[in-house]
Amino acid sequence: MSLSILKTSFTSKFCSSDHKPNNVVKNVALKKRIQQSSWYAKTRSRGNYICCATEYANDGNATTFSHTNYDNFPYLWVDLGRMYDIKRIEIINRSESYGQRLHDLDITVGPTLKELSLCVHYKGPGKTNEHLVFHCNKQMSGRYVKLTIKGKEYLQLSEVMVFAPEISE
Ligand SMILES: [Ca+2]
Repeated sequence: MSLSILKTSFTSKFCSSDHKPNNVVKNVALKKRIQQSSWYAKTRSRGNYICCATEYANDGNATTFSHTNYDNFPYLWVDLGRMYDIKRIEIINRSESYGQRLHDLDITVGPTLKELSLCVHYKGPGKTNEHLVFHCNKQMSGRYVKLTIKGKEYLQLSEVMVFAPEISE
C-alpha cells in the first residue's frame, strides 16, 4: 500500500518537472533581475510619480520609472532567468515628462550579455507615457533583453515587458 503511494507521488513529480512551454503568454520580465548603466538618483518623488531606481522599470507599476545619468550609450538589461521564445517586447515610456529622450534605441536579445543580437531598432523620438509594442525582426529566443540608446542621453522607462510563453516548472 505504502509502496504504491510512493510510486504515484514519484510519477507525478517526474511529470511536473518536465520543463515545457505552455500556451500562456505572460510578461516574463516582471520583477526579474535588472541593471542599468547608472542611477540618476535612488528614489525621488515627481508629483504622482516616483523616479529613478533601476527596478522601477519592471515592477509592474506604470507610475514608477527608472532613470540613468546622461550617459554615452545608456543601457538597461533584464535577466529573464532562463531562455524564452520571445513573442513581443513592450515599453511604457517615462510617464510625466521628457518622453522625447527615448530615441535611437536598440533592443537586443540573447542567451548571455555577450551574445546579444538585434531584435528591433526604434528611431523615435518617443512621447511621454507612450506605450510601445515591438516585435523582433525574426523569431528570437533569449534570457537577456537589453535596451541601449545609441548616443548620449538619459534612459528612463516606466516599464519594460517581455512577453513569452510561460514555462511550467
Ligand atoms: Ca514601473
